[in-house]
Amino acid sequence: GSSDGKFLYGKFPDDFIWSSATSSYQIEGAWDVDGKGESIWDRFVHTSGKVYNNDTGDVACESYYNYKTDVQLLKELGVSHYRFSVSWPRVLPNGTINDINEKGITYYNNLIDELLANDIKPMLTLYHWDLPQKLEDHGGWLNETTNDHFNDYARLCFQRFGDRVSLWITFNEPWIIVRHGYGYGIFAPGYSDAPGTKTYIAGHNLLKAHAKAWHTYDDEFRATQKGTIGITLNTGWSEPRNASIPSDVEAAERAMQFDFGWFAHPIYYGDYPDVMKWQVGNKSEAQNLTESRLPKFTPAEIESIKGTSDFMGLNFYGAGLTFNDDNNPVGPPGYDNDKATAGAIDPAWPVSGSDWLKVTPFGMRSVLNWIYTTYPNPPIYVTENGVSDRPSSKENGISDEARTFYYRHYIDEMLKAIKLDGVNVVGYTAWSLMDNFEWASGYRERFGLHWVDYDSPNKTRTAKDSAKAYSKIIADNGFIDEPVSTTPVSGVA
Ligand code: PNW
Repeated sequence: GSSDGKFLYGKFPDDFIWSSATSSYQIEGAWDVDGKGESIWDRFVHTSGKVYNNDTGDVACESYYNYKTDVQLLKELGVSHYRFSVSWPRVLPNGTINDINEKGITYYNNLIDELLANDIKPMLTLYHWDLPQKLEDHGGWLNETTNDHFNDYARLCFQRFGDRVSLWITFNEPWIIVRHGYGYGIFAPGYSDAPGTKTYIAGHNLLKAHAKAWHTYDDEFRATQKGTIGITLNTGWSEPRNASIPSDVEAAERAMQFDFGWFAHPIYYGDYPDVMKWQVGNKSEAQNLTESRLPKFTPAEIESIKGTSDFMGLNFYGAGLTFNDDNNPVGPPGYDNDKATAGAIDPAWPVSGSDWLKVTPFGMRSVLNWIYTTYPNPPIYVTENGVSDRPSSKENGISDEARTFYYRHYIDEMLKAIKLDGVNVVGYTAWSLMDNFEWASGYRERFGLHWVDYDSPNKTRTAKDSAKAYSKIIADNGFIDEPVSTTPVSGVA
């Protein structure tokens, strides 16, 4: 299934799920209210120079107070599901089960009840990056005891919310957590991984923590609550820079294995991809290390990780052109050097408000097909897809033709993957319901279907044109209109 560029008209399956997403730290604000504990993101943003403009999520969209408004936005959109995350330190201020903050539990109970009262089903992410700082003080994801605390926290959420929540995601984007948080140092907790070890150790612990929580759900809750639980992985699509150069083709596949396979391969097959074991092992040997920097799973761990995702959650934003980079071996040891690939972009691709994100709808169909053929045909939820801009005014921000173009075309490529290629995509989630705290980029990059007026007392939300376009796609369950122009428009409003 490669794309022929023609727009496909047609409908999605009748039971297709339409959703939109946010995450706790990015929208809630109320960072130190009602007994909430400090998270690693609270600590990170309060350290000067870490975030663009020194923006923080202290206040954000104040969804802690405005959640009923948020639910009305969802209702207006017509989605059947809402993907949000629980802030671990809001319910467990010191990270452990020894201190439960009932006010935090009440907030999520209220949100869930409000959703259900409006016929919207919750899709709950347990970990969207806001680790309790108290656990970080004891080593965070570099310390395996964090896995047990995560399991206790997950169990608490199943106990308290599982009577009304039947779709669970353990971790959002382990790749971003470990590369940005432990490798590049640009996200909390801000480690730069010079010896090339922390990234892999954190990733190893996240996989084991995920499996543990999956088993807790499977053993203790599935029979009564009858829900499903999985993980959300992100990847770009690595297109070979030149499809007739074998080393480009090989590099692109290697990049997919290092980005997505790193976490998906253990989940489907029990262990890391061979190419990763080979690359990291050889490079470790060249450093005269006696053991690979990539940790090993015990046979018991392999057995317990295999098969621990009822579905695959995919966050997809864009594609890049990949080629072999043999010069990388002279760089510092670590993930990028181990991967030994480099990336380029096609200058014809429309840009966005984020450096890393180019408007490349074809990548959606390609990545869905790659997952379909690389793993045993899992049901796929697209748990995030969307685009940023940096509008100069509210007026420009609301007239967001570039975002409408993006959604129509990425969703259409997903339709092709379903209809023409037979990929089992069961749901789609637009990131994001509203503009919010975009991590190290602060409030400058806006991903929302709704404009948030951060200067107004209620953080007023206003539907952008793209929200109306997305609503129409949902109402039609696809594309049923006469063909319209599909000429790309500039990515930056
Ligand atoms: C995701 N990259 O993060 C997250 O799940 C969201 O919280 C975030 O707001 C959204 O995508 C938009 O960025 C990513 O550099 C952050 O490739 C960075 C990258 C990808 C995803």
